[in-house]
Amino acid sequence: VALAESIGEALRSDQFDVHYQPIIDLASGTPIGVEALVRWQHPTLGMVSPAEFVPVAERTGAIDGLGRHVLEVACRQVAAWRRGAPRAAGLYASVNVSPLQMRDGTFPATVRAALERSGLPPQALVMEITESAVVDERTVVPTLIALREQGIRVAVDDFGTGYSSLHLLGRLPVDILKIDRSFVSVLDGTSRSAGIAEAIIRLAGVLELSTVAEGIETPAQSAELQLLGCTAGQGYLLARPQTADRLTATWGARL
Ligand code: G
Ligand code: G
Ligand code: MN
Ligand code: NA
Repeated sequence: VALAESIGEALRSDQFDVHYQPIIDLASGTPIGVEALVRWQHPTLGMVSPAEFVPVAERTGAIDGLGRHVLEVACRQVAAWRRGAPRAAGLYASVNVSPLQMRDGTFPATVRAALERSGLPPQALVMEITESAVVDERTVVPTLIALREQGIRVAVDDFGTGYSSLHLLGRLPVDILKIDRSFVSVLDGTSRSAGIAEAIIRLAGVLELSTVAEGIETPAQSAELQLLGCTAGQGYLLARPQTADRLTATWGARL
């Protein structure tokens, strides 16, 4: 209840930071994108995880304002990186979106406004969605179609967990499957451990989708994913989520 009441105030007093985790081309080590991950610097509680406050924001309706804020900040930051470094010219922003932000028809216009204000082209934006039982597919699918018509790509986050189903995937207009880290962490070099990751990568191939592996923590996992045909990934091995300033300082030359 306390969190619920303070989200609006936290937005007004700028307590939400956006951190960025690079998404890397595994073969070359080059960043191809960054995932925006919101952080709450709470005045008394310290850093609060989005795993705690995003569900609260979804319940109270604050998710719309919070989501708009993250989108605006991330679009501006990635546009700046793209302008600042020739090698970052193709960098994309990958922004998590709650399906609740798509429950009315206004979301595509919200996204278009953020792109126009920042100068980021639609081709440099990926929206990450997790399927949720809360929201009606009939409201989400038309929104995804409208976003893709603008040139924005859509990724299914945490693919293979929760409410993900092949039934739903067949009807979702998407471009990218993000392989959930639970299928990456088990990779131990045996074909049995690789089964699910391999199946997701093959499925993506058949559906002409690309894949991004999440939660890569060891060189062996990165190597195995590449053998399986997954060319992009993120994880603590490659880079942790961090502030834009830190990322610019440590990765500037490669961005
Ligand atoms: O960054 P971290 O691993 O703590 O994120 C925890 C969860 O919060 C992840 O599932 C992530 O997708 C989600 N999350 C992070 N930032 C955002 C955001 O801006 N919007 C939404 N809807 N979810 C987010
Ligand atoms: O649900 P989503 O995939 O958006 O969640 C991203 C979350 O995963 C972030 O909170 C981020 O901090 C976390 N994360 C990123 N890389 C790794 C990793 O290599 N290992 C683990 N355990 N978590 C990671
Ligand atoms: Mn995500
Ligand atoms: Na994920």
